[in-house]
Amino acid sequence: MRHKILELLRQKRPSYISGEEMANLLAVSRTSVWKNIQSLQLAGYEIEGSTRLGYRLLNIPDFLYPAEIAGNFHAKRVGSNPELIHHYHQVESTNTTLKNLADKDAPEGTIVVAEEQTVGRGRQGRSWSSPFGTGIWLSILLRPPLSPQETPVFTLLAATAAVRSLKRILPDLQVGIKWPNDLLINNRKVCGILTELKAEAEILHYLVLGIGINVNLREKDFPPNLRKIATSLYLENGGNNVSRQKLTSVLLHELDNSYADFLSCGPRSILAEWKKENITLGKNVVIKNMRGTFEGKAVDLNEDGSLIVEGEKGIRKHFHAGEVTIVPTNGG
Ligand code: BTX
Repeated sequence: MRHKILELLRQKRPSYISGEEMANLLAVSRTSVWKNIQSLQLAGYEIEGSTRLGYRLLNIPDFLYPAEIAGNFHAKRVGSNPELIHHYHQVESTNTTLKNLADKDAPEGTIVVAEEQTVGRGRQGRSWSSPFGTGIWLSILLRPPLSPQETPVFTLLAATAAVRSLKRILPDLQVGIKWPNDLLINNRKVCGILTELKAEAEILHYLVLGIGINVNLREKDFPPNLRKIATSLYLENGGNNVSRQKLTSVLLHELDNSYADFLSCGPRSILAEWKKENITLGKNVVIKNMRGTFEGKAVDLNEDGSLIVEGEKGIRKHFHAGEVTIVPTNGG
């Protein structure tokens, strides 16, 4: 009901709509309309009430509320149904909250988004700084009919969808993907992706795609140790804010498109797009994983999403996980 009342107010904006008209249109009592208006006001919607004219919507809060980010698009699986989007002001980690929902049989396309994460996670126990109201901290539940071995490509799917979204909002942005999951601008991280899954042997129960985008963070919003290695869209956009609501909606749309394409045609276009948008291939890299450190040239991306690195004497190794550092060439 709250959602429907909000839609009526939005349609009438900037004019008024009377409580009686809304009650008639929605076949509810005027008291019910009034209670829902109050609850919208409590959520931060600025709604002016006049005894003579009714209500009008003056301002929408800058929160990633489902009603603001669910797409005005015909999504197939991700992002069209506001009822599948769970918004929180604060969580430990959107991935953790979503995994709890997934364990209770939440359907594919369920989304958790938060204004702030207190224990935001990166890979291998690293932390992800996620201050209040500044970024997009979001997780999406997918249940693809795949084996667990086929899932690494989902990190690439999320990375390419995120690049497309950033470029739709800021077409001149020079953003590139560092294998496998970092989006960098001017060599600083603006977005990270954490894919987690629940599986047994050959059976994939679910996959959680966690995406963090630094949108309107000022330098002071980053912990001091990140100020030289991280950036935000605000900082890269000449000190202008970017609409988190619009970017989230575009991101959900792009993820939905990529996922639909993957299910019908396989990973080919994701791999091709990743190769086009990446800044790792062709570079000398140092790659660190649980087995140690390896140096060489990143020569290709394998079909399963692994990185092929050529070391001394032309020995090629495939890496499925690891932390890549790009070695600067003499030219910079
Ligand atoms: P990662 O392991 O590749 O990167 C983590 C590293 O990135 C940290 O050790 C730190 O150096 C740096 N870092 C931490 N916070 C930031 C930041 N805000 N901006 C830039 N650099 C940072 C990357 O892991 C995966 C991050 C996924 C985050 C999303 S947010 C929604 C979801 N929920 C959750 O807990 N994690 C994911």
